[in-house]
Amino acid sequence: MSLLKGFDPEIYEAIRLETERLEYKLELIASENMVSETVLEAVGSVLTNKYAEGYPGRRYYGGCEYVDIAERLAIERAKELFGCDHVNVQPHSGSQANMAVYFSALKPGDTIMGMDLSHGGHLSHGSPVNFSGQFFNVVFYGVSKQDQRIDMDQVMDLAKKHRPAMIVVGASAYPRTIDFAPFREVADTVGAKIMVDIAHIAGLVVAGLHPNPVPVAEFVTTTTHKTLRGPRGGVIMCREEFAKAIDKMVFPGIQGGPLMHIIAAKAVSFKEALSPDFKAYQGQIVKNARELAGALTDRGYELVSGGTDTHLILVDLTEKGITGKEAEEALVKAGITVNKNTIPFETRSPFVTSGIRIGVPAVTTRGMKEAEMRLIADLIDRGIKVREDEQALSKIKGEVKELCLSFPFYGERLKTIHA
Ligand code: DSN
Repeated sequence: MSLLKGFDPEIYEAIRLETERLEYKLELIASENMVSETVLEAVGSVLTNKYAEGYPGRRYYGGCEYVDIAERLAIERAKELFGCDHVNVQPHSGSQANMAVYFSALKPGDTIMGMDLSHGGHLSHGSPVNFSGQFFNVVFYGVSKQDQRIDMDQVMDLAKKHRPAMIVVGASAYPRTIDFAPFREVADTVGAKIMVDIAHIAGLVVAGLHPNPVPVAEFVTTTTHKTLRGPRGGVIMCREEFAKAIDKMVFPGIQGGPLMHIIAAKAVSFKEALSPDFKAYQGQIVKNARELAGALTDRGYELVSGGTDTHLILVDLTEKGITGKEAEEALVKAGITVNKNTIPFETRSPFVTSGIRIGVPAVTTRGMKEAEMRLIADLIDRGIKVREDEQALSKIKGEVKELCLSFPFYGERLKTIHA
């Protein structure tokens, strides 16, 4: 860091402040995590220099013998983690992983079915403001009004009516286990392929705490930076019969040179994910999310679907008379980072929303357990109640910092930065 401090003090300061934010505040964004120093070392390595268009052993550039080692390890480890036939570890992001699947398996104008964004789906599952909604004819399914869980009757009815070429399964704000087998049944009834996007739940899948879609889906995509706790990036898994088409679509279809430093870091995080510690970590995530959900319910908060099976909780603030935007802003002032989120059958705009999404992967990484979840529920509740009182919010921020100081994570890094 000292080189950066001398050469570019402005960027140095942004990194220092962000490191402090992570260390002294409660990071409760469900799609974020805090990676290990080993992953960071790979991200910051000289592998960033290398152009390696192509695949291991078949590159368009010389000098790829060492980056090949990294990519082969990432592929082997991902196969071991997920039990899939074929893996492509080059997608720069989850959206690009999804794009490669769509473009390899569909033609523009084909019909796809995806989960409605406001019911928990993702932009790249067919939203009209995303490429997926512009290239394809999209039919949305969602959750039922009664239990706010995926409405499989609706999925079957819509599939029979619209005969999609692909059914996209997976979500960004759905707190419940997804049973993939019924989706297979629907897909087989109408002759559709299935793509499951496990970006949020990949860590739980690896640990056996959520069903693995690999046996039932033609394609499975994920990001590597959420519960999986790796560097930012994407991965595609598919059956052998689709391997060539996927690889050709990732490169040269939609990407150029792969980010070899990130691929090396993916390999490092996959090695971490293969360890027994990682299973224990995922188990604690589930326990923590349940504890936090229970503690919020005890304080009168309504949770979408009534609780959680996963790493995330979606709070419906309608009855509390506060919008998601107001809650997010108040909590940020209290040192608690969550995001405003639409809820099923939302009546407000995505910039305002009626809910907040809360995730525990990052606080679990730093060692927090059930007792801390009860404290966090209390801090959130108090923050929301005193939302107009800057002084009270600042007092909570102090308590948050105290709590965080008991669970240091990037402490050594901060010392180096200050040096
Ligand atoms: N934007 C991510 C999330 O927050 O869930 C998904 O890509």
